[in-house]
Amino acid sequence: MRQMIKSEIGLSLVELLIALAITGFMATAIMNVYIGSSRTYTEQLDATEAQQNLRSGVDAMVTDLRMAGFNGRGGATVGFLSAGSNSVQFTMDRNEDGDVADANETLTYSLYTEASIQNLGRASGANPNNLVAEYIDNLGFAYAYDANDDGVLDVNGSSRTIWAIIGPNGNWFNLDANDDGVIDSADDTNGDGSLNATDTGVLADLEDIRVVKIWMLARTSKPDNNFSGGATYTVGDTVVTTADKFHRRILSTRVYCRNMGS
Ligand SMILES: [Ca+2]
Ligand SMILES: [Ca+2]
Ligand SMILES: [Ca+2]
Ligand SMILES: [Ca+2]
Repeated sequence: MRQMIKSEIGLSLVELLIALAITGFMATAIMNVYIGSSRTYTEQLDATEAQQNLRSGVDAMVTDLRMAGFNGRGGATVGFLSAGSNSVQFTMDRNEDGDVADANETLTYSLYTEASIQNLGRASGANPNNLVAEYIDNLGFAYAYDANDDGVLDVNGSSRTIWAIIGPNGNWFNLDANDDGVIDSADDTNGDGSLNATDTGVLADLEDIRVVKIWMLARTSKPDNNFSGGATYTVGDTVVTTADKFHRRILSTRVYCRNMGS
């Protein structure tokens, strides 16, 4: 009886080896899960970095663009000096003295490259390209306007608000080329990477701008070698096709310039 119990609870060498093998197998499996989850965590950190760059850059533009055309003494102030598809320049009477000649009263937002990194810059007076956000791939703008001065944003024949850029002849060109209410890669009707914006026949007057639409595309600072990559984004009038291993985030918003047209 005593001998039988001993043989039941004791481990033979074979049993011990099997137990060790199972333990090793399980440890490897657990380690793989851990490596996998830490990789996901790193990806999320990278994506969060891109998201934060994007958010801070767009927030800065929104805050400033809201003030475009502001005059502390009432009446008309300049407003927009240029309305590009990749950059914008505008004024505001920040210190409410009736002119736009003071610090930070003329601002330009555009992308610039420094040390091989493309950034969003905010230029004012003698300060060109103050860094606002890093690792920005693309920046796009479109404008909604009230050219017929009826207090309502101008629409096209389908009663849709026109989001336009200024074309080569100085007219407003509608980015929604296929008139489906969405601005996306389908509006690049000839597939050359640039939206085939259509001429509205309306001469672009910077005073008529009422709303600015902003698109911005940011990427992570480091590539992720486990990322298969590749995506298409529409940023303003440009279709961006990526094929590298950077994670990206895009953000789009509208800014109502409440001092314009008042
Ligand atoms: Ca001023
Ligand atoms: Ca109108
Ligand atoms: Ca469209
Ligand atoms: Ca095109």
